[in-house]
Amino acid sequence: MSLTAQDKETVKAFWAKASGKAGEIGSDALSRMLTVYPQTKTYFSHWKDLSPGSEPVKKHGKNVMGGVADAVAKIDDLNAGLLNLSELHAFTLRVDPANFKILSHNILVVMSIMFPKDFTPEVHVAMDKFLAGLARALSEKYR
Ligand code: HNI
Repeated sequence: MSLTAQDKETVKAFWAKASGKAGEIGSDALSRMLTVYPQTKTYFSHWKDLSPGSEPVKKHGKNVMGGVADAVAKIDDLNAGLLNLSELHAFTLRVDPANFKILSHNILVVMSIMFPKDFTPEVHVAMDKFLAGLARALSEKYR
């Protein structure tokens, strides 16, 4: 289901508010993913400490949200915009694309906790569609 012009405006407006806490969002979402879906730990076994809020988790959480910020900037063509990131995850990291939905779900959970007033049902559906588009774009290279 593609993003309407209204969805894109809603995503950009919410991201303008949330992006100041991108690092925190990423760290909490990644910590949750590793805890709630422990099978995802296999991709990070080279890290020395996988516990919630650990240095590698904080650093990578920031990295991931940098990818999300990039996707917001390229919201009009996610497939083209995220091509390199898709290649990295498909060919180098061999991440099972099912995990993109899992991380997206955790990002939504954290955003709803951290921004209870701003995370209205309208923002929720726009962010959900945007993150689904992001997951699809990252899965593009798997076809
Ligand atoms: Ni992902 C590296 C963005 C989902 C496992 N990931 C990155 C980097 C970005 C990134 C940016 C750093 C690239 C670089 O170093 O140039 N990852 C994203 C985004 C999503 C995502 C935007 C989806 C919202 N990544 C996932 C998922 C997994 C995943 C779901 C596994 C469950 N990513 C990785 C791994 C690395 C990675 C592993 C390398 C990290 C490291 O430190 O080696």
